[in-house]
Amino acid sequence: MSSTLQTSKISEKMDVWLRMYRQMLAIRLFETEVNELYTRALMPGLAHLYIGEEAVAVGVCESLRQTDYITSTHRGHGHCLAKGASPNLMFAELLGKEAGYCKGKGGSMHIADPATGNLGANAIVCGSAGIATGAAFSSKRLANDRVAVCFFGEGALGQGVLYEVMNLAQLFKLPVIYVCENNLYTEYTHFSETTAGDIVSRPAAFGLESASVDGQDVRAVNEVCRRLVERARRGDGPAFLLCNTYRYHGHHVGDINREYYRAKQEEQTWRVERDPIAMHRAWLIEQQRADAETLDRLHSEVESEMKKAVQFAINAAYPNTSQVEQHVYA
Ligand SMILES: Cc1ncc(C[n+]2csc(CCOP(=O)(O)OP(=O)(O)O)c2C)c(N)n1
Repeated sequence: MSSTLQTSKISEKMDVWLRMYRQMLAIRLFETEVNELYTRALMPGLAHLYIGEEAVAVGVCESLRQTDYITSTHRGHGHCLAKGASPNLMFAELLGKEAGYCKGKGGSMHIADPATGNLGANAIVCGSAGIATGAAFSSKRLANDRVAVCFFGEGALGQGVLYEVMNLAQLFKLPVIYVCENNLYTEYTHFSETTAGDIVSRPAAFGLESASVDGQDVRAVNEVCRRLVERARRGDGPAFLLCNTYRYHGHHVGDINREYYRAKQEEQTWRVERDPIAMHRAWLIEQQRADAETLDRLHSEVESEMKKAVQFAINAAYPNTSQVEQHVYA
């Protein structure tokens, strides 16, 4: 049994709000290790960190069943973990090891995990909108009750395919939710320089149920997403959810000097005043759902789980060179 399956068994018994706290911590500490692996030159290639945006993936995925589908992006670790992926197999993938989700041939931007309904990350901006919509189409045809969630950054709003699929999804009343993570920047450009008008008016023009939410508030994200998932599941059609959020790190791990496109003060304000984990922690304590000691213990548990997962990946074998042309569909 993988460590994640054990973890999710334990988590099933947990208070749902405590479980969301744990899941957000898992993403943050997973990615802290990713940054460390990159800095120590132990990881080939780059990674795009999701730190700061954890409440979106967790709030959304907590409203889904294991059999529901998600599609993800180049900034996809948080989506995979929130849907139930194993940190061991994810780290193995990042380090190019055979034990990884794609046998070490995909890396950070191409993790897929059919067992948890994760149809895969996609390095092409908006590349998974058609996949999620197709999954929702199949779900409707097969009447298997599954909902598909398509995560994408606000940069994808500039891609025509998004409007083609939203149009079809509305015409066919497909069970798909388009989740736009507006972290303010498309690479090194503020979204206001690339995106005209009001974002939610765009899906609303196609008749999609459209909402926006504070993406730093895991409970708010979960509440609105539950409603959208329920209506999609009962056949009321697609929806669009705009989550307003922020990435703390650079566009990718190598984007260190960022002051030419955003101020350090802005980053500091989000980290100090709008941190999704700290905000949820304060709420749990205030509501007496957990005390600080319990939350600190959870932190240590997750931290040690991630360190063990890194070690698993470091010790794992590389694929044999004879397999170089296997499992590659390009
Ligand atoms: C079709 C396409 N154009 C350009 C790129 C290069 N690119 C990679 S990530 C990115 C920015 C994406 O921004 P956004 O969608 O807002 O997501 P974020 O990185 O903010 O999470 C761009 C332009 C790409 N991968 N695909």
